[in-house]
Amino acid sequence: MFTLHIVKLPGVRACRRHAIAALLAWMTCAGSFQAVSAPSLGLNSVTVPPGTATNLALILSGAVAFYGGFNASFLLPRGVTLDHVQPGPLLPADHSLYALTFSADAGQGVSVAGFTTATPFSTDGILCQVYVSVASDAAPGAYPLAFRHSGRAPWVNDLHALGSADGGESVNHAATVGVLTIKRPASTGDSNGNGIQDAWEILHFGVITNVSNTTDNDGDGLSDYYEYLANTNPRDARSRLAIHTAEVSEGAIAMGWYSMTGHVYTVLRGTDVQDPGSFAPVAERLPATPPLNVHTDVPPRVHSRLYYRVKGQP
Ligand SMILES: [Ca+2]
Ligand SMILES: [Ca+2]
Ligand SMILES: [Ca+2]
Repeated sequence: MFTLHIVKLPGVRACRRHAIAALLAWMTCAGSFQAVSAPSLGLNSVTVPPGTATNLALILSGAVAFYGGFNASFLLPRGVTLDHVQPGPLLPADHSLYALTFSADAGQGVSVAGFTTATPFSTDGILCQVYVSVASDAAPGAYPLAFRHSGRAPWVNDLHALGSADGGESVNHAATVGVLTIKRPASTGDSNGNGIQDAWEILHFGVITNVSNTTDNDGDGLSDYYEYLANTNPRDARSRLAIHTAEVSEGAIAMGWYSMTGHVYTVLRGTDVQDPGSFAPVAERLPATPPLNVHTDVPPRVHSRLYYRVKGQP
């Protein structure tokens, strides 16, 4: 005696088609229920130079008939901004497509596209095209375009990339994560286009490398690209640009950092350490006074908590 259970996948509208599919699966699996495999969502990988625009294809594959809607969200690296989203040929005519919230900063949620439809679709193809611009000062590197579960933490890279339109649990998807590679054209002194002078690479690595803003050879938390900008040693975790001293006296804050000859420094003050947008320069292009630079800031007395950052560059 078998009992057939029609299992409603979270976020998927139960319908006769699902019931038939479940029944067929049950009949061909000698009594064991096997859920219809879910489609996968992927992004293509692109290489783009700073200061230009490109588009990413949001691709659905292995699709079964599907109703409802999705929110597809992923992280864009800092310096990459969403321009607009264009519907792909896969979407049924009754779709409504929208671009959602956007944040330009890595670590923030970026909901790039969502749609709802009352018509099922079952073909593979491009759901939509996501157009982005890359800032001219975007740091070179290979950035995984990590998906996140819609409306929920934590970020995930391989499962639950899509959420149902009603905000419920996502269906089970295996998502292919694209890679956005920011690479500069080769130029004099930078033959591999990683934004780092070849001489500096040879000095520290012995060869011209492919280090970038997404590599950190010494694991000190500063990328090799930022170690180049600060001219710290990318193979020594003790060598990193950081505020080493901070003294508060009568409303003035004196901070010190180890500086390198030939570099200039910018001091930024912010109110939210998680939000780079809250930071603004309070002193720019301060010349290096090796071995230590000291800068004193007198902030307004309207904030209970303040944060400082120091940025170095050649
Ligand atoms: Ca180079
Ligand atoms: Ca490092
Ligand atoms: Ca270092």
